Amino acid sequence: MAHFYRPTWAHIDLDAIGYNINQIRKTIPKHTSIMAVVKANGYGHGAVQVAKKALESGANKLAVALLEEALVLRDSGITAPILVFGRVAPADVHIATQNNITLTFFQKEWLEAVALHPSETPLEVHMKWDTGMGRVGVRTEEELTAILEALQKAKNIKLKGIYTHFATADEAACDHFNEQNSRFQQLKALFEKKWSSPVVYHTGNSAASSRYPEKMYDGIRFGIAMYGLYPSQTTKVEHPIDLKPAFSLHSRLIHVKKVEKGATISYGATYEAKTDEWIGTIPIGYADGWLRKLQGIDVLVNGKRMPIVGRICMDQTMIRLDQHYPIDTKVTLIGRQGREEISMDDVATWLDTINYEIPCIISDRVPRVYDSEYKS
Ligand code: PMH
Repeated sequence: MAHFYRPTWAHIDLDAIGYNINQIRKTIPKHTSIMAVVKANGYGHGAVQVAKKALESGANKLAVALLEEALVLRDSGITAPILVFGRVAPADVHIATQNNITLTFFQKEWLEAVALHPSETPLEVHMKWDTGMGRVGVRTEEELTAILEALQKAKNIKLKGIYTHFATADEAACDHFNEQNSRFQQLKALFEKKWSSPVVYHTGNSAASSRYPEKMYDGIRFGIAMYGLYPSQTTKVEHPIDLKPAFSLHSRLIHVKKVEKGATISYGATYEAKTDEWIGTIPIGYADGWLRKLQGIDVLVNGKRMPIVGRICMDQTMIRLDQHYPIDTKVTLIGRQGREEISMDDVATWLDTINYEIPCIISDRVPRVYDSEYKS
């Protein structure tokens, strides 16, 4: 990692990634493979480091959203199979074949456009079925039949897998989930009548694979739970597998002062000291993804909770301390100090969003520090 000068960092606990993969490995059938989902820079944790650790810990394949993200993995020397979830323009498909990257498709027109410029090495593809997510995918039997006819003719394109994605696998009510499973089975029955070469089927995300391991086919696509976060409150309470969060966020006091009763803090002078108070400043702000709406949430200093006071600035944030602390005292914004914890879910709840969003929005300006480099 490049040297960084600012005392603000995210610590990524790669051992936690290994632990979480072991937990799902123990849960799903032996023949079911694990695809580690490392799109969006590994949900903000660092795609290359997470991918390498995941592969070392028993994951068999990787998945990303974009061709760019797949190339970052290849450039780092990773040779494991990589699936791109998103649509890659037909004109860019040769980049995938040159780099041995598997693409997702779901349109007959896409197949026909790609087949017009056959490459020497075959292109490997997985077909996406939309069984009720409503995002991308083949929806009807007619579409599937037409696509298979086009695929028969496209000799440079090899169908290796078929998958679908669940919209509600993390919810208590399972009607929609069950409907998606039945729809998948219907399309699968038709597919098997019309197609003889073998393919792998994969349907489950973290929620589905941990809650319904017996319903998984040849593989799972394991995302949020690999990072140690539960996909929803329902799954957190159910606790189908034990998880350890990998991401924690820290800074250090860069300024500490005593202010008089009545003194105001930060833009808009929205906070007024009720008595004489100790105020600390930490070098993290909304440009780091530490959003202004986090005003008021607690951070941890010396194992105790201290509130953020006044508006969060672009690069700096103020906190109310219970006493004087020296410059460079560690401040934990997400994670544990002693018995206290500010979890990713606490931050997500404060922002009225889901845990997935939080590590993704902590910007690149915050260096990610991995176990081997980490000194607390
Ligand atoms: N498969 C696909 C196609 C996905 O889009 C995702 C996550 C996963 C698997 C992994 O899901 P998990 O993290 O719940 O295990 N995709 C997204 C998304 O598009 N928005 O939030 C998560």
